Amino acid sequence: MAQKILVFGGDGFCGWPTALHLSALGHEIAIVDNLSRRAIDAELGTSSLTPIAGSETRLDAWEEISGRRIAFHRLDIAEDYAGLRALLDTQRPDVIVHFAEQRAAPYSMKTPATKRYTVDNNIRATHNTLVALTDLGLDCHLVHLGTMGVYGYDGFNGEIPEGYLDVKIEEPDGSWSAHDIVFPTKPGSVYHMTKSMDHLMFQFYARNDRLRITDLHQGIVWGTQTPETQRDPRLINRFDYDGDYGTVLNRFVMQAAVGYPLTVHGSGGQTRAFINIQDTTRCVALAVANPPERGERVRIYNQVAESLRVRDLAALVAELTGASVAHVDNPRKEAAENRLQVSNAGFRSLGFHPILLRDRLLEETLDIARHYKERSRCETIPARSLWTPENRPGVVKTEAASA
Ligand code: NAD
Ligand code: USQ
Repeated sequence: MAQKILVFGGDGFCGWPTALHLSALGHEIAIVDNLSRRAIDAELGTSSLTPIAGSETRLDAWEEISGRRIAFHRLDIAEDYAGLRALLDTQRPDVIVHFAEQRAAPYSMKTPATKRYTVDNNIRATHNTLVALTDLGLDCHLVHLGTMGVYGYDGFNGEIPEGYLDVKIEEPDGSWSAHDIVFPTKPGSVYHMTKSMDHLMFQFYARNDRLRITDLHQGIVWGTQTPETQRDPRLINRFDYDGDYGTVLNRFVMQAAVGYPLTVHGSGGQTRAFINIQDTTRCVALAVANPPERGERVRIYNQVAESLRVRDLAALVAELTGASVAHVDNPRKEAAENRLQVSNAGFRSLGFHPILLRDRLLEETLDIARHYKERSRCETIPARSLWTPENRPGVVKTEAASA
């Protein structure tokens, strides 16, 4: 069934291809974005490896190619509550897909100003949305892009469930009572902390105001193009590779393309969950098509395809391209080695068949990186945002500082 969908953050890396995918499926789409991501690129002296068109140009191109118009509203949903409320009141969407947050962990750890900006922007963006929905009494399904990182990456050896944990608590009389509790969060950056706080706000508003909320705990996204963005060069998706916004696999692919040694942090024993950008768009469409009931607890899906270790990714990219691998000092405070098993039973039960790394899309991503390598600014590759002063290169780390 075609629905009216507002895509908050629809100018970004995940939001743009998702807006196109939902439009191609026949939904009525409007993007809401303040273009802060483009401004942060300018602030950092970097830009997408791929030449992304201006928002009007690409929306016109999509209309020309598909015959479907996507509206655009330039609005800061964190700063302008009145504007957000008025927009929701006039549009009365069936669904909001909420991508509109500052999403780079390194940027969130860079300076006191970026820490404060990340908290102010992300918490207010989410809370304003929840308040506006309750204020207007709108029965709109909120689909939020959260992150796997809320669970943390150490200290749990089982399979990470989808948001909730079944526990038994011993009562004073010695009997045991069963409970489902929200899986404890253990964020590893100020950015991940804001996602844990979002998580708590969702629990409150679903219980108190019976809002229908789906929170997608997504892994690290890799790749760049989707069937929709491939339809015209003006629709091309962004490709971040700089030390703050570039995520690990896309960084390795870009580094291989320009002949830069692959920047493995420390031993590269960090295991993380990954998903291809094409699957991001498909999973969001599945979440949109399968809303929770009013009064249901927050529905949480782990939006991941597979878990992979950083040094294995580097070895794979090196094998494919002949790139060299450099083990650099880790600027972050994270476990040097961890195991990670994640359930994605929710999306699989809805028919999700994930793209895996072995499915050859890595070569396609590499082709794109090679094609646009002349646009790269290699001086922006090193990751310079430090988690603590002890993470400075050359500082001898104590056990606690490196844990
Ligand atoms: P992005 O930075 O490319 O896109 C975010 C978009 O939101 C940008 O276009 C930005 O201008 C907009 N935005 C930010 N604050 C806003 C505000 N106050 N008002 C209006 N617009 C605002 O990020 P992305 O990679 O597309 O990530 C989107 C979402 O998915 C984020 O919430 C992120 O936490 C989540 N996520 C991303 C990844 C990943 O690997 N990229 C993985 C897991 C989860
Ligand atoms: N890493 C390297 N070398 C690099 C870059 C990163 O070894 O050049 C390592 C990091 O130390 C870390 C791992 O790779 O251990 C992942 O780093 P990343 O930058 O790819 O991912 P992360 O900071 O966790 O953040 C990204 C997105 C964020 C999203 C998150 C999903 O930027 O928006 O929420 O992935 S998750 O990691 O599952 O929480």
